[in-house]
Amino acid sequence: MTLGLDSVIDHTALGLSNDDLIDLYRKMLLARKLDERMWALNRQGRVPFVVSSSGHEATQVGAAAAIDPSKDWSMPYYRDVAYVLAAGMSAEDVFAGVFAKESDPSSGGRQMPNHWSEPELNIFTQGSVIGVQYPQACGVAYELQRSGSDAVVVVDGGEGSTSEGDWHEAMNFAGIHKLPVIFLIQNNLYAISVPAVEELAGTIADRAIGYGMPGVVVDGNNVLAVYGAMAAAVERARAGDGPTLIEAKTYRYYAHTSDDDDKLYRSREEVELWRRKDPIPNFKQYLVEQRILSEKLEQEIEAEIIGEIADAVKATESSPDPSDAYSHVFKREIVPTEPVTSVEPELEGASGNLIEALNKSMHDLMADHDDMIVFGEDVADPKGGVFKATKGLTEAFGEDRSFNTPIAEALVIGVGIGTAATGTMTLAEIQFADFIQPGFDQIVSEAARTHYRSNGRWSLPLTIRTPYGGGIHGALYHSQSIEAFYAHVPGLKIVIPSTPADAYGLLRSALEDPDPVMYLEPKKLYRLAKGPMPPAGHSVPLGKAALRRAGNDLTIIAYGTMAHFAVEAADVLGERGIDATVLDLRSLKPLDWPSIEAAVQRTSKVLIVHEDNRFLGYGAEVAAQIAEKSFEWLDAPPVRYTAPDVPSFPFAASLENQLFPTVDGIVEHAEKLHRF
Ligand SMILES: Cc1ncc(C[n+]2csc(CCOP(=O)(O)OP(=O)(O)O)c2C)c(N)n1
Repeated sequence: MTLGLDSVIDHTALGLSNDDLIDLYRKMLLARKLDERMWALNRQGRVPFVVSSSGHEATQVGAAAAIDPSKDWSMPYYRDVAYVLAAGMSAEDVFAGVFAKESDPSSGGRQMPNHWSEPELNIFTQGSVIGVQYPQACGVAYELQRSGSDAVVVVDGGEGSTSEGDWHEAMNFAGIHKLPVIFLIQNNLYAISVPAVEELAGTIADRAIGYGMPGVVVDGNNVLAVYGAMAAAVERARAGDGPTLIEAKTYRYYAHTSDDDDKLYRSREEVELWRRKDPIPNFKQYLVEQRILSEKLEQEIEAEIIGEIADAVKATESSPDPSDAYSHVFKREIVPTEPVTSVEPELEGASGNLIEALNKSMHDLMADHDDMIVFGEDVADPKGGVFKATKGLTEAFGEDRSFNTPIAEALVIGVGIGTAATGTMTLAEIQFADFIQPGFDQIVSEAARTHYRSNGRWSLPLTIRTPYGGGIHGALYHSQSIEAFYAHVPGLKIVIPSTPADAYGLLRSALEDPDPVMYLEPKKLYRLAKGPMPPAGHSVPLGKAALRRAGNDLTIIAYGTMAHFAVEAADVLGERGIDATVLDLRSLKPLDWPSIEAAVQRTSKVLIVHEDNRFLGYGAEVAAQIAEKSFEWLDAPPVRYTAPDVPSFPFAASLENQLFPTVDGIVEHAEKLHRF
């Protein structure tokens, strides 16, 4: 379907009053004049970097005019100056970002200009990564739909973003669930310098058919055409009929950003041609012809806008610079202070294994928290997860609270970001840690930074569960350890349980924490680790290691499967007259430094064990901290015993056995360390 291309749209048929039309005109003009001022400030050397929306005003203002920002959500992108102005942000808000000031509502000067965020207007924070907003929009839309609201989500981007996998994954998911989301693609024919012919096969709008939704092409330089298409899509979404893809054909008049030189890839004739289709003079002409806009009113509007912009520049340019670069890494910063000094007594209770404890933890959590949701590949009943961790949740809590996703890991995490952004306690499962990497971007660039980049205004109660690790003949793609990749990232918390009680209790703490937590499950222990099942509500604090054995000769620091091996090794060492402490970290981030320090001070020798490979593994950080902070307590250098630097564990037992750390190996390394 094509709407408005080179045709005149009758505004009365759209239900727009004369005042509405003047408002559209005013917003378009405000965006244009603001853009011109931004660009001039850049050329004067007063601001380092700007991105403009000039040329896109009809698309953006027409789109924003069709939603109700008091309930609808927007997931805009960097070119959306006119969109956010039309959705309720002020010129001052925009300039506060351009000047990177404390008062910048989007990020308090932490992000480049145009990285919008305003919780009051349901504008979710965005970073710079192209395309990641689409799965997140699906998460928000999922929650709006589940809550019975008739609110919708508008998510948009340039045509370049439709080449990203995230876009396709999101379109698919939106189609499956008939989500109330509108995908607005602003097709300006270039992704920086790459012309449409080199980036797009076929037509963007036509792709919608394959994802079970209508695709509409609209003249993006005609504000009434865009408004009409958007209003229809919004109505459809509110009625529960699902998503729509709108491709708005438009053009940007300035270079990609103030750092770009578009003369290299676009002819001046081409730009001139599109200037003749400028959405603002064309709309003005329509309003004049319809006798809606008089010359006097036009002058009044322009003067008002010029004044508004001048005031905004004046108010922001000299306003305070941001001063605190450290705050808001986490919503709840956890700084362990008390060392663990004794071995915890075992809980009373019937014995169970780790996977049963996990399952019970999820059942109890979902019973306690009405809003909690769980999803991932094969998560729903009847299968209840490939390891049965989520068994029974769909039956007990309904298919909207425990559901399957397509095989699309970026989507799984992105949806989780969106559901968590609405405040929903969210548990996303990645079937195997080996397959989490497509979601790396969503975890590292998005989830981990959401709180920081929004200056503390958005937070994500999101936990990501995933089975990891080897020793189970899982070969190269079902055995990997991933903790070191993610432990490196500020903004993430990481836990690894090794007992049923900890599996239960750490999961509760992870879910009840307001920040993103990665919950890594040593799958070798699923059925191997047995112990008392904890009572309902049992929780284990984040940032607290467990002392599994207290000895005076040396300390073995481990986690996951290796924590069990370390206890077994310590028993052997005990028989040989070496009295070892075993510290099970449980929480890799935050790290329980006080407990490590106390153990180092008691034993003066430390062996760190993990099944991940060695180079820049988690043990490197622990060893470095011990060397830096406790050097004077040491009688020997901290030693690591790990898998070697080989790409994970091969399938053949004879090969895996060569690489996977063993109890004997721990004993051997400990004895050598003891002799030092
Ligand atoms: C994942 C990713 N790859 C590359 C970039 C660098 N980059 C920033 S904008 C851009 C072009 C985007 O073009 P399009 O989506 O068509 O939007 P437009 O700028 O034309 O509005 C690129 C490649 C990025 N930010 N993110």
